[in-house]
Amino acid sequence: MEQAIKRLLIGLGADDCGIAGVDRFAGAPTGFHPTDIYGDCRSVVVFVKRIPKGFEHVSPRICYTRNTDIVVAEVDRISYLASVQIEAMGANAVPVPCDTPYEFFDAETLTGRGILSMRHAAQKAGLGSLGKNTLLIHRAYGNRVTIGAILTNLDLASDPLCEDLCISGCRLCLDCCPTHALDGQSVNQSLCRPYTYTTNARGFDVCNCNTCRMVCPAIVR
Ligand code: B12
Repeated sequence: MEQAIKRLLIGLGADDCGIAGVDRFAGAPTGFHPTDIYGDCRSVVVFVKRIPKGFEHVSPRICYTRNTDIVVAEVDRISYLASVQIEAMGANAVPVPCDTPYEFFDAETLTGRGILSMRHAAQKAGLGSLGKNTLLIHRAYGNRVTIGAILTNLDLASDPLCEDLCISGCRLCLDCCPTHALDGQSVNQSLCRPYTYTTNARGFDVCNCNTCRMVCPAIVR
């Protein structure tokens, strides 16, 4: 069953896929555990879709902004289609939005929180490890991946966890943040958000900064 589900995800366009049993989410904050979303959840199927390395060489404002939207929609589409297929195997499946919408937002500190943290889910599914910029470093594609997740009541075997891929002693992401929002453990969203998410003269929403992601050297392919 595990292999059938992974083949399904890869066939729909995912670049890698891993599985984490709910027991692995014991450290999740109250209200943000997979069973807080879907009470019968037994396993979390997590997958990634890579983004082009070319984004390292261009301003994030136009090409990256547009394609980030596309890959987010594509990951949600894959989750949706895979969930329908998993249900055809006789289980229940809940596709979780990979980015927005989410409920939790503290307007004072501009702190948002997804209903399930995708980067933690990917780490728990053995797809990579968390970097000092807090992002998932995928075992093949570094942090240039968008992460999706599906909750299911199937009792699936967990994949082995990945070793730490963040380069010891490296501080590139911490030192390059223009707003000093990173401390190696978390992101200060009140610093990151206003600088990163802006509107241009034409009124289009643009992503102004992806430096902590693009500077990360922990890339294999
Ligand atoms: C809110 C949000 C943001 C916020 C906060 C980012 C963050 N690092 O948490 C802001 C606006 C800053 C942001 C910016 C960006 N984001 Co963003 N964002 C999200 C979103 C929607 C929710 C993340 C969240 O809930 N954070 C708040 C909580 C969870 O983080 P925390 O307070 O540090 O959590 C602590 C505890 O609560 C606990 N915890 C929380 N959950 C769990 C679960 C378990 C199991 C455990 C053990 C512990 C635990 O551990 C933490 C340490 O104590 C996710 C999508 C998603 N649903 O995950 C994308 C997501 C994290 N973003 C993503 C991206 C790509 C970006 C940007 C690169 C976009 C850009 N500008 O180019 C930047 C990167 C900035 C950065 N260094 O994080 C990707 C990351 C992909 C990857 N490789 O990891 C995600 C996963 C979207 C996706 N589906 O791919 N984002």
